[in-house]
Amino acid sequence: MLRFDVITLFPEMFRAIKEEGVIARGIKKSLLSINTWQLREFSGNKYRNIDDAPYGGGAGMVMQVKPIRDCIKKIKQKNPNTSVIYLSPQGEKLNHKLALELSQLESLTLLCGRYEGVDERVIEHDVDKEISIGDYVISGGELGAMVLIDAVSRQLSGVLGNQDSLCDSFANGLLDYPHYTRPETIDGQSVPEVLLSGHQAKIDAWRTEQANKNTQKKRADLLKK
Ligand code: 58G
Repeated sequence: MLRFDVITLFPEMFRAIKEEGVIARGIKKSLLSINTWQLREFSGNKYRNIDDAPYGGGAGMVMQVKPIRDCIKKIKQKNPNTSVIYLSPQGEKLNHKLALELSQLESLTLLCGRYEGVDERVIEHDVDKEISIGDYVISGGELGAMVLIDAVSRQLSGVLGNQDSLCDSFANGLLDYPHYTRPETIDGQSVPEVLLSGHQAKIDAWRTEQANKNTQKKRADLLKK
């Protein structure tokens, strides 16, 4: 059982993965859980403020240390071994290998920033790892956290059907082979003959060849590693 605790100003956003699709099924099967924490409940003031203006001036607001630290302390009472991850464009880039490593842990706490992000002292003192979902800025860490939860959860055995994650692109360092379904022909486009042959060894060989060609054509950088 992998437990995610998510610290966020927008817990309702996580309905998208909690209630739909393959992650929702993993939750129903008790393979993982997603627990959200409304950071405003740790504000300590009646206005529920958790941000303030930046020292040194400039645009935007910064998320304050105290509410975040108190919330993490509460989460750690139940999950003393949790790894605290801050979703940030300054983090290590998320890829298949990192997702697989994270899927081996028992508890992940995901801190979602808003505004200009969190006070640097949180990153120094409270965060174990900064992770980025790509080289771009988004307006909150929530979408990043959901990407991470999805990529990590599909590595857990039982979340997908029989070991399907082993067939994912990147699991073997290659892109996927092309997929086809009914009908056999549409608008003059036909399914490759070999897939209709029933000859499994030939089909497997064709798929391996296609995966290699696909990778060469679309992501030659993956072959150089
Ligand atoms: C710069 C801008 C630093 C993750 C915004 C920190 C989160 C991109 C990613 C932030 C994110 C990514 C505030 C909003 C973090 C904070 C959040 N943007 N590439 N934005 O994984």
